Amino acid sequence: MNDTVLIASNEGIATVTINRPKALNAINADVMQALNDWFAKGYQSVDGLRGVIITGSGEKAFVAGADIKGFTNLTAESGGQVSKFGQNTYFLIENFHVPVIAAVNGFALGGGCELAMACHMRIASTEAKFGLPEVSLGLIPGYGGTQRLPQLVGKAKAMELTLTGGMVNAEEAQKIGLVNYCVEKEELISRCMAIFKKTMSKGPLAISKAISAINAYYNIEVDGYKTEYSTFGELLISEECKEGVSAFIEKRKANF
Ligand code: DAK
Repeated sequence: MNDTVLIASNEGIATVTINRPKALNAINADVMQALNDWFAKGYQSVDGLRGVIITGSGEKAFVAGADIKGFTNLTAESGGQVSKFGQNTYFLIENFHVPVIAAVNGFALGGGCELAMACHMRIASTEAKFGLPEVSLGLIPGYGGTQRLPQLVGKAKAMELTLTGGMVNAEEAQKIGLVNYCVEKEELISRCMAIFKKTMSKGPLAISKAISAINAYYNIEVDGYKTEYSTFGELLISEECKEGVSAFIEKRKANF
């Protein structure tokens, strides 16, 4: 892990902070590598992990995009490889087994907006701004933005945001379904924690399987309904489900 991404953890919640505040946390190769390393393997060193917050260092930005200054000298082939590695990193986040919430504390542009969209939920501070300005650079989003934005906001708004390269503020982002909640910046982390308080009281296996089943809806290679019924069957015979059902019948809190 390099210091462009900081990891802290407390009582089962890890905070992953993109840490290049002077460059508004723009994602360079080191950041992407560190994210990939942590979501592929590094998380295993956190005891009892039950949730992850991704946020940005400093007052101004979540992530202001991919590091534009690092685009030079790429060929079509190496550029494609960089894009593929970024997409794979974001897939790790999207398919992570515990809830991942983006705490969007400022600009979430281009690859930063795409990072937020790869998370399971997004909480924005009132100062946050979202956009996919790639077309201003003669590019299109390269880390899954063309796919995830229409999933979240529908085709018409996705077309508008992507083709104009414009930004929306947090209030508008909430209105169009891009973020779950918009809160004052002082409340950003506490709102994430309030959601985790709820998810942490539920069965961790069920939470993980629910993430996979919902993601299956968006994967054309997978039959989502089949994923749902086969997962449902698996869960029905799990120790976790036995405990959940016993707790209900015995009128007590489940001990997951
Ligand atoms: N990359 C590199 N540096 C950045 C940056 C970025 N994306 N965004 C900001 N910075 C740097 C600025 O250059 C400046 O550095 P110094 O000049 O001080 O050295 C510093 O952060 C502070 O920024 P500003 O002075 O510009 O701050 P302002 O408040 O005036 O403006 C802003 C804030 C967010 C409106 C502005 O910084 C801005 O427009 N930033 C760029 C936004 C943007 O276009 N982001 C890129 C979106 S495109 C790829 C895969 C994916 C992608 C690309 C390639 N491959 C596979 C190759 C994805 C691309 C994108 O994300």
